Amino acid sequence: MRIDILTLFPESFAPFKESIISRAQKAGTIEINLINIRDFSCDKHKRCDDTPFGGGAGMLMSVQPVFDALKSVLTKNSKVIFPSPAGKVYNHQIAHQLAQNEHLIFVCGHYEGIDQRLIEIFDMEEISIGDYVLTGGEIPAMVIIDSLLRFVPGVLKEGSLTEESFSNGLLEYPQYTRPQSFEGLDVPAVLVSGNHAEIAKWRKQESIKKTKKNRPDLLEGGKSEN
Ligand code: 4GT
Repeated sequence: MRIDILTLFPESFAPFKESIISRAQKAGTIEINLINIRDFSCDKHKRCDDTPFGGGAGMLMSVQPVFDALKSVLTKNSKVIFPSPAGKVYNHQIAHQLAQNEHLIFVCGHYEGIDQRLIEIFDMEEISIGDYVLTGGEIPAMVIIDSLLRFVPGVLKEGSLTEESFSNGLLEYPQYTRPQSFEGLDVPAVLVSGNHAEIAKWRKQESIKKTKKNRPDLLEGGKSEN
């Protein structure tokens, strides 16, 4: 998969130089390119903000640099994502669907966002990571990219996805590591019993308990697709 990220702040993607994502880039499984929108500004001072028609507080991103930056990376197989608080709310299923694309382009907004015609011309999918407003689209883009890459074959070890939260519509069961007794608290006996059927049963029960407590909406909403 190839991912192009259009941003006024390419340095904010430094976390992608770390760990699993950098390993996947080195292995050639994924290719991530950072494109500085300001490099495309035709303004003599490289300005990338402009005033909104109709007035009101704040600025929008200038149309021309975003349009030209997009044109420079667009192919027939590109899907363009605009992270925005006005988008549909992101989840595990959308991450899984996005992971099926061969080319994703993320447009990171700043100021008050972008001109609506850009969203229409490039058929952008607007995605929100939750009901709150941030100063830029970079952090949401990182959240979306990190989570969808986990579904791209070869990024994680085989089997890592099968038991995690949301994979079966439930939250993940509690996990324990050494020592078996810690601060007077023991690891549940079933987990050291060696009885794999009983362990599976206990984990399922605990998953349901935790989901009821923290996310009852997941139980009411019915079964998920993944
Ligand atoms: C929140 C979200 C997001 C922002 C979210 C355009 C200019 C949007 C600033 C940007 N805030 N983007 N994607 N909840 N702010 O996903």
